[in-house]
Amino acid sequence: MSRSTLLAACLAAIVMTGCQPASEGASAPAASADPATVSSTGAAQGVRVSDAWIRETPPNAAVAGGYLTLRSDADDRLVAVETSASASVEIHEMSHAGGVMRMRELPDGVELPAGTDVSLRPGGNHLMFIGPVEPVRAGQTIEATLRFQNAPEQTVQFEVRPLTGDAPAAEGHSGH
Ligand SMILES: [Cu+2]
Repeated sequence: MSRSTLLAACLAAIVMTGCQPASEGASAPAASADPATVSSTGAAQGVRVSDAWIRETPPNAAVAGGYLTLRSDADDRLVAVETSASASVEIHEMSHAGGVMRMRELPDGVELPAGTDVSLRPGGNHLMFIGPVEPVRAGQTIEATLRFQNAPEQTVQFEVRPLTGDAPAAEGHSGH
């Protein structure tokens, strides 16, 4: 599958499963990675993961959207996600420009400012599970490993929620 086809399928999946109205002009992502400074705080760094879920997909769906909330004790970055449940996982950004919804891969992952809840959620940044090896059905859990720039990797159980189910209560996009 070509890359553009893939992104189209990805976008279609998101739209089909109901793009949540973007609550506000989502906070501008600080897109530029800054590898210049490496914090040398020897303190143990941890990332707390909560509300990890994947939306159930129709049969034969090419992709499934994954969501979660991350909170890191120290400045960090979610750089990759791996699972045996799909061919690959990409970290995607969603933007609405001039009424057009666009999606692109975030090659440097998602920034995790210290002490701040960072939510990947419908209509915003999300994980794209590409090429699920089996249909993704509600009630299942899917295990995936999160890799961070600094913190140790972490294995997380994503709960599959029904297509028709309510989106989780919108957690306030606070913490700026
Ligand atoms: Cu996507």
